[in-house]
Amino acid sequence: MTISDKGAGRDTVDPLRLKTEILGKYPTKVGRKRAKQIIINKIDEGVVPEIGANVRTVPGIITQRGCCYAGCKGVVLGPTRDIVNITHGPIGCGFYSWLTRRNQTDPASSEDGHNFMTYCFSTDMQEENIVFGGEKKLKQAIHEAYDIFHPKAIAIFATCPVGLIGDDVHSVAREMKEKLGINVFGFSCEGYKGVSQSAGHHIANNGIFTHVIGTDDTVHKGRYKINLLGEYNIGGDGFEIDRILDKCGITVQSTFSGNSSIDRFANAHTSDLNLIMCHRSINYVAEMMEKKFGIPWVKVNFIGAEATAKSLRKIAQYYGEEELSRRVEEVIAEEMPAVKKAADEVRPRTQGKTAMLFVGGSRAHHYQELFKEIGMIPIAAGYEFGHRDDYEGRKVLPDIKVDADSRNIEEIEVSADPERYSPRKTGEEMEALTAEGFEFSEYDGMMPEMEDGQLVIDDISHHETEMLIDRYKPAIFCAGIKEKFVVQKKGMPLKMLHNYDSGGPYAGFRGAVNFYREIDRMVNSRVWQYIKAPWQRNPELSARYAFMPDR
Ligand code: CFM
Repeated sequence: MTISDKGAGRDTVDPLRLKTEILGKYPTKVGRKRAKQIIINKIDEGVVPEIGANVRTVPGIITQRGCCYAGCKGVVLGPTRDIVNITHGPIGCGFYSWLTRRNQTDPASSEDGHNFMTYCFSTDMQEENIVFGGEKKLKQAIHEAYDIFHPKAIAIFATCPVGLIGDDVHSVAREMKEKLGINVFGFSCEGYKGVSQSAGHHIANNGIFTHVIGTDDTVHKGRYKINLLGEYNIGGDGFEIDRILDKCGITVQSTFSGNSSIDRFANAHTSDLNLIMCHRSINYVAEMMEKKFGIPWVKVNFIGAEATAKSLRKIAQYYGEEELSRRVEEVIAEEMPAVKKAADEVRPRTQGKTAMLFVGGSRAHHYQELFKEIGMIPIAAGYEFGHRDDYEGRKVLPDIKVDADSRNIEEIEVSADPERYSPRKTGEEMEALTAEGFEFSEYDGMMPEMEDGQLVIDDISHHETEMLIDRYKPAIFCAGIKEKFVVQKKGMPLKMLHNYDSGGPYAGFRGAVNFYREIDRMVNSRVWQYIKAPWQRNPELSARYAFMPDR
């Protein structure tokens, strides 16, 4: 394959035939199950095809997914610098969820300068604790962490064995909260709960809402105060978004949870508006805050320069003040020329090239924007653990069947706070905005924005990944560390869209420029094609049983 062949498969591959071939390799029952999760996109007068999602992975299929604990501790709570996050479990769980996601933080922005993210806290459970119980060791660990660091808060995360042996992290948390006089709270986020890390997001949302949000009523200054939900400051994305919002005169009261501190969560309920970046991981908090405090939420996307501009205009429209709208337009006008220039520079080399994106629960969608800005074509995409609404749009929510796995995750009852509930906009104001085309509590999902004939695959397996690559020969494949080396050995570049390899930021205007250049470099480099796997040099390796006599 040469560079010019890359993406050549797009014109010659029949997606339906490929799907049949992929499924043909599976046992019948598995094939039937996977068929529902492999969809050839076709939008018919606004009707989006139904996709199977948020269901159990077939054992042995080699999934990209992570576990519930990873979603709770690693994803949602992990980026908060001044909570001591203790993993109650075997050491591996703590170690492998420790900063590999490259979530950045700026300790200088807290008065006390606390930053515990550089430490990996774990109770390091041993056989003895599994047999005789680990609560005592957990209490000791909390005490030790408190004595050394004097944090404002300590959170405890349960791993699989904790649930199996029945250690009660919540009663330990209550006892230690009483004893130490700081906020201590636990999460029953055992790895096996739910079908993926998505369950962990929900559990984390419930916990942070119950134990932290609304615990401090101090109202800080700021004319336009927003919370940014579902932005985790991977590779510094959050810093770039903060820079832009700040330039517009918009105050970021709190970010959940990139570059965050617990104090900012505590009075997040004093903001005017919740902006949701990654809906999948944090929609529950937004909905609960709306019910309890009356804060509306809107979906935004700061991945892609056009999407960033659109999101800024949406915020300005919400406030409906001339001064803010003017400032937003000035900022867009100031920032865009550099972005356009960078896109124009790379486009002659990237135009028409193809990309595949298989990541998480929102980036496989959001990053299509950036590729399109440099003329690239996302030919196949899918989430690891997205739900149907992330694919098909929020309007399908009422049709989603709640199965036993989802029912196991607690839904907390929330009602309006008797004193603190205050709708930020009156009913008429909301209606007037809606009439202008403003969308509250709404998003379209990935599929309506993809072209007909493109493949949408949920919880892609290793076998499916290989078939896609072999047939379509995309110019670039976007996924994570588990896929990276397999794809590179096939002679193709892989961009990690979870932790950005060593790059970033890719959000906002400056991030877009970084991304264009990075992708240009990757799709136009021949380096991976020079690699020859051993079997390409020596086509056949043969082996025989030692006990067999020579023939
Ligand atoms: Fe949201 Fe995320 Fe994502 Fe996610 Fe993730 Fe992530 Fe992701 Mo990796 S919170 S759903 S659980 S945007 S860690 S920062 S990159 S899979 S697409």
